Amino acid sequence: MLNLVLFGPPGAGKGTQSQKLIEKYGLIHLSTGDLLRGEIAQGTELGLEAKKLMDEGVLVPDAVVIGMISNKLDANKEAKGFIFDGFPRTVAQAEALDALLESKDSAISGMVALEVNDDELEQRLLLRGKDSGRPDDANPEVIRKRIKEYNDKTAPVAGYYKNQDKFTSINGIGSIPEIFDAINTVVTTY
Ligand code: B4P
Repeated sequence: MLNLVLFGPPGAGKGTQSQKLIEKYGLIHLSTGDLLRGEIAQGTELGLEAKKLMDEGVLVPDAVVIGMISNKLDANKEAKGFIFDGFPRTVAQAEALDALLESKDSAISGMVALEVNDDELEQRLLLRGKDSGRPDDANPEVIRKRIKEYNDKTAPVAGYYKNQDKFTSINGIGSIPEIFDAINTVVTTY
């Protein structure tokens, strides 16, 4: 089973590359950002709670996203594998993911981190914000808050996978096909 964690700051290209990877490998794409936006679109209680936090650029509580991922793993028991996009975003989420996969006799194959500098991230997100309708992409202050949340709470997740010898970092600046090739080079070693 191929279980890939695609990692990186907001705007690094995780969602973009995930779309290409699911086509190539037939994996299930689990994006906690997309799942949360789905809850918001449906107007659920969870969505209402998440929207407030996401619009401010802060992380939603661990228990909420862990619960969503657990449900999706249960609903896809026959999957060939998963791409985790935007999850885990805290060390507590990484520990919970390991426990969930272990209970299914599975494990993370590896993490690929996309490295992109803050100026490029801000430019990409502001550009997407022009037509994405995502409130968290439209405002430079919120984008900076998201990058700060990443540095404070999410960056330590890389160390968690380094300790397990499952971490590879690649340059996230370049054309989308170039970055896709670099990810594939890593994935073929799993
Ligand atoms: P996400 O939806 O995960 O949003 P994201 O970090 O901005 O990444 P995304 O995948 O969308 O963007 P991409 O880099 O592909 O999270 C949103 C919010 O949800 C979080 O702030 C948080 O509040 C909440 N949340 C989600 N998961 C959570 C969790 N696990 N725990 C707690 N809270 C959670 O692309 C960005 C732009 O760059 C695109 O416009 C793309 O076209 C462009 N781009 C991509 N590759 C490029 C390249 N090579 N060159 C130039 N542009 C490129």
